[in-house]
Amino acid sequence: MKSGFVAIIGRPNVGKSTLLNAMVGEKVAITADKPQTTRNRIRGIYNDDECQIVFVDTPGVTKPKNKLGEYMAGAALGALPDADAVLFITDSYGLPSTGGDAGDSGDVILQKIQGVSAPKILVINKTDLMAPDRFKRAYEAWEAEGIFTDIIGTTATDGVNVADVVAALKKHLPEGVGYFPDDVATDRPGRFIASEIIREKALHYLRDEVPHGVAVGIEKYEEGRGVTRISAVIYAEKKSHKGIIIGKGGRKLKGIGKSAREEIEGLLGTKVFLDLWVKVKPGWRDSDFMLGSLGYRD
Ligand SMILES: Nc1nc2c(ncn2[C@@H]2O[C@H](COP(=O)(O)OP(=O)(O)OP(=O)(O)O)[C@@H](O)[C@H]2O)c(=O)[nH]1
Ligand SMILES: [Mg+2]
Repeated sequence: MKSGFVAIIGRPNVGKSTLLNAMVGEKVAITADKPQTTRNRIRGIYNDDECQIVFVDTPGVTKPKNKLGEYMAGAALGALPDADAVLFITDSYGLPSTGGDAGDSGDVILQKIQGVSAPKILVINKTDLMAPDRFKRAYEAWEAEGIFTDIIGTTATDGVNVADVVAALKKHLPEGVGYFPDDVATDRPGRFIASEIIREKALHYLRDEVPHGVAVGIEKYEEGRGVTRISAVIYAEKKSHKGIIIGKGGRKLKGIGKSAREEIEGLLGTKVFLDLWVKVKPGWRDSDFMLGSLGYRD
């Protein structure tokens, strides 16, 4: 049997978590049309008769602006040394150095991944948004760079060519043992997943700078017979953001709570009572204490 760890790395919002979920066949990481959705390393496990692939989804790499950003950058680039293979995901047409990959963070990642000896695969995602000739030119330009063993175009949202990525990885992974039981899709506990689902629903409702300052803390997580009781706090950075999250007459918070509850119920297979609050914590992204209690520290 083949097995190994595969780091998924790239700039924010290119579709890393969407691709992870498509490869694993289950939603193990939240996704949103906002940069910096993923904040932790999240393992998602793919199993078939021949192999086990432990994917490591990582936060999109950008220049850190605060301690949370530093943690995220460390979580992303720190996944490289342990990887048996690296998936570099991009969603654009050109090479970073030509500005085609939105500048410096793409270059930083490329530099880092060239420093590891593991096989590297390039995934050009969101091909549904690219004209075929643009894709062809990008493919040829990347091929000429000679960094990647394979280059695959995908549309992660529709599962297009996702199986090709898995097949390419299988060629490169070493013989080994399974690291996880074969019925487990992620290493993250229900408590973490619940907090992420709540954050995802909040992100879907929010715009501009509000999402970046949102975090979710789980105050209570009790699994009873057929029912799970969860008490959670959505943290906002500013008082005005708290108002935006709650919405007129509390409608937005109710919507966030309802869609989070329904998804958590589907996942746990129990009824869920979700008690949701919003609190203001100015500067939490630079507070060691808050980062620690929210799980943004190793
Ligand atoms: N059109 C299109 N959209 C996609 C595709 N893959 C992902 N998306 C969308 O792109 C957005 C970002 O996807 P994510 O999977 O959250 O991206 P990410 O790279 O994990 O982002 P961070 O965690 O912020 O680094 C979401 O709105 C996805 O639905 C694709 O193949 N085509
Ligand atoms: Mg992500």
